Amino acid sequence: MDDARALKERFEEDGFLVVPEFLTGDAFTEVAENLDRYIREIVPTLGQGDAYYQDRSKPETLKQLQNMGHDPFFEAYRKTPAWVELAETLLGERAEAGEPEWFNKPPNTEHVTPPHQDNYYFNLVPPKVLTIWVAMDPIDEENGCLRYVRGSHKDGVRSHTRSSILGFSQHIAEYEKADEVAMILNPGDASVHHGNIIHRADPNTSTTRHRRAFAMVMKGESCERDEESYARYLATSAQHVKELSEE
Ligand SMILES: O=C(O)CCC(=O)C(=O)O
Repeated sequence: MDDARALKERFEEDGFLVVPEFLTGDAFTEVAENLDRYIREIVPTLGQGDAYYQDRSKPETLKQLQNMGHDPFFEAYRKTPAWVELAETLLGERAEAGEPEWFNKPPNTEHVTPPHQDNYYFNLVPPKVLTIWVAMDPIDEENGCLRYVRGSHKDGVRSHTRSSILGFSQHIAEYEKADEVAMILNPGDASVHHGNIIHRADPNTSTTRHRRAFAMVMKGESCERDEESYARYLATSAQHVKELSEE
């Protein structure tokens, strides 16, 4: 219980937390194998809104998957106790998982994650929301680790403007680098971040190593969506995906 309280306090202070060895052994292998299966069998059948490529003509440049809950394994995975319990400990209330997601930075692609706050996209009030992001590869500065601005979740959501990166339609254009913490992770380690924290990642500069992660957004029961601002966000986002996918 004391451990749980200490974790929550650290998360509330910093806006992020690393949980080493969050998925190990069979729990890690099960996710890795189902991701491989999904990419091999399901991705070729998906529309452009659910599978993003750096270059659609090259399957090896697959960089992001969302809305994976139509697959029975990933739909059931949303209820995995370890994920729900971690989220409930950190949020201090009942929580449930959104759609599973997968993020990659394939080697030999110039693909940054622009500075942003997830809750700019979610529009949740109060911002009782976090993401559990699990490394599926060794992740470091060379292959584009996540970088968090410690404590930035305490200052509300900053203004975002349109970005040129598919999958991250809006970004903080006026971003000054400050006290960034690089998440150097082993496969199975989780990095957990608050919905309001500013984060970003550099491109993968290695020529051989992928930078894959499996994630779920965990939403506390007290959050409600501000429907007006969410509708505005959706309209700009749909237009953005269309334009960038056609390039
Ligand atoms: O994997 C990435 O580069 C970005 C992930 C991210 O921004 C998120 O999970 O909120």
